Amino acid sequence: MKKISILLFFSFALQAELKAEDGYRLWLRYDKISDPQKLSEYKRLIHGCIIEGNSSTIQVTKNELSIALKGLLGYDIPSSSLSTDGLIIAGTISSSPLIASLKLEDALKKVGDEGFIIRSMIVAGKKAIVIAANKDIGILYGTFNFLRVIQTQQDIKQLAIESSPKIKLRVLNHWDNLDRTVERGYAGFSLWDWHKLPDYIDPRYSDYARANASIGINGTVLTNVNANALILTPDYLKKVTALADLFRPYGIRVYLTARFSAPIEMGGLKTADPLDPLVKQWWKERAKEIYELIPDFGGFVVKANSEGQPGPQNYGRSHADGANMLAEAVQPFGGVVIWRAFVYDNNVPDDRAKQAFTEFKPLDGTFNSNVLVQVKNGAIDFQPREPFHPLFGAMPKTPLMIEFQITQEYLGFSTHLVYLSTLFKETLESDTYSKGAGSTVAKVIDGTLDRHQLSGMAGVANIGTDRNWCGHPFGQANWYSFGRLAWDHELSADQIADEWIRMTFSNNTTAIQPIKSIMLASRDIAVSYMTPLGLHHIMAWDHHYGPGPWIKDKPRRDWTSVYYHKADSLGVGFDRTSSGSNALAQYAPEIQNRYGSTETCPEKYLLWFHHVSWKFKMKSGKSLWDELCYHYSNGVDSMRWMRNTWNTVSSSVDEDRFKQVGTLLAIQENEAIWWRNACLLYFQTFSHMPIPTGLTLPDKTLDYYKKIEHPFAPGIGPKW
Ligand code: GCW
Repeated sequence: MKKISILLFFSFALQAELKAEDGYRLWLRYDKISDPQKLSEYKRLIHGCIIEGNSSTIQVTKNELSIALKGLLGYDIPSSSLSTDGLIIAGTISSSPLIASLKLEDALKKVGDEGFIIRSMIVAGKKAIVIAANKDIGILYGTFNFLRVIQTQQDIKQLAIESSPKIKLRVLNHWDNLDRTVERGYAGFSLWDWHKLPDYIDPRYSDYARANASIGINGTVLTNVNANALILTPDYLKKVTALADLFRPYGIRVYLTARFSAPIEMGGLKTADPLDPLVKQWWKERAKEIYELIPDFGGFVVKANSEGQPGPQNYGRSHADGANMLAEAVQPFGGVVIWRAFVYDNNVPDDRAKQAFTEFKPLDGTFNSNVLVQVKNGAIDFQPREPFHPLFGAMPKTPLMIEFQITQEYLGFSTHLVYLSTLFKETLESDTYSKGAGSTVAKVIDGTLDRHQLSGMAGVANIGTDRNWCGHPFGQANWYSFGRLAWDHELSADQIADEWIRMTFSNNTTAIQPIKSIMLASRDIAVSYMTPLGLHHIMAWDHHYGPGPWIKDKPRRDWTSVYYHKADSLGVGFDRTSSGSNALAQYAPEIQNRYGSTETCPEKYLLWFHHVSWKFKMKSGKSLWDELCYHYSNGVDSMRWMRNTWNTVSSSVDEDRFKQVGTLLAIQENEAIWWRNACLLYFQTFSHMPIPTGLTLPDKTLDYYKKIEHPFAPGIGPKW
């Protein structure tokens, strides 16, 4: 009796576990289509599949298709011959005689190596859905796209899709240390289990690869840009090789960060001077060694002469000297060097926002052809809102790769729901005016504006060992958005949210509409309760969790908050016009004219570019002080709206995630209150003005907020 009840208990526990929505499956859930009409339509139109070819990429494609269709439709889809209607036929011209017979050459010419076409066609008298590509990887991408069509329950009767990526290198940057801590990581530890590699292959690695391939990500930088030379030793390279072998079928290339001083630390050389013949030789040998193990190794990513990292400037050489030396080493093997422009050196400049431009603009035209310069979306550091980085449009002779931060270092870690597509789009759509109106950041980085073959988009990953990968269930949407926008930056934030919600939560409009409205509003809400009207970098010291506008007296002025907001009795904001640091002069004249005056500067950037009197009259007619109070308060009120809106989806989404998100939103609301109170009390010590009547007054003292500490906030830990 006892035995039976124990058994029953276990089988229930197992069932419950099977049903639990723990977020592991991301947007690849493949649950059975819930709409009976759609289900029967799909069943009518899909009877089998023919996928010709036998590469490892074709193999993973077949697996994905069969797992997915079995889940979505509820039965095994047979591998068929051409005797019936309703076949999915996939392949390349060279691997599939059937595809070769369909005269798709002209269409395929347009989609390049990674693109694909999906078409409803008659093949040998039978109705079929054809997925064709030039290379096997296109078949995998096309298959994921086809599955997305079904997952989002679109019509499949007349399919006519042609798709190819607008950007060549679509790369995640993991700031993962070899001890498995993750710098600015809020989802547990690093996925890479270096200790057990290369022999133990965690099943998560292939799920990671599937997820990335499903959104077109084709590269992963495994290691932190604050790099450890150890990764270049033979033992570690074997571990890297195991990952590279596993990722290869999914079209994902592996990149490593190169510590500039590695020739000294590892090679026993006396110098890492990029012009020294022994140093050059040392890197050439390393490159050769790596490519022997990993023939499709992507290349090196380098953070040099920034935040204490070694670099060419230690030897009186330029960033271009450093980048070109490494570029020569990987060039024979088809590799690239991605050199970061996030630099600031030991001499604190008059305005940190200017430094990257000052150092890099003069180097335009001096980089080797296999170098990309990777530029953060804004000139300071992944703030909730920043104007686009002035380097975009300013280095036409160099392929610039954009770097976004998917992990929410400055946006509430994995506790706050902030959908980042809107932030990404805001930067991508910004007009640099570098070649007249319409010279958007997107056109700079996709290479079309200045005719570059190389192009890239990097996203600092928010992925870790948490069961749901990203910590916050909605963090997954930011990983998803990054990949989708790197593939096609013209997609809208709305469309991406729509797809993601359908695949991750539900196709039911009672879920989609409210969730989408939350997502689309969420970033502006976070800006309101954190850094409205152009305020920036006023987060708590070092870990950056929560408010810290009072931070001062640190080793560098530009590591303090007071440096960035410059509040005084007269007003608040950083004067970056000609009367101040003149960082504005780094932008095109059109931007300078518009942003240069307090009258025409968009209010969202007002305090970024101007030091403004507390009594300055805003467009609303309110004083700057009052406006600031309203922004902070609206941020908090919007959190209430967000929570109420989330509550409306209780019956449309699964209970597990409903509760989890609900709890996180409650924390977020409390923290929005924390932000509002702390910032208003602090800035009030300068404005000496009252919080407008009708707004909630802080219920604690400024001192109370100043004393809040989070000594164990995640994401800092040992750096290497
Ligand atoms: O945003 C800052 C982070 C550092 C990071 C640095 C960088 C990897 O606070 O943790 O270091 O940027 O981008 O190099």
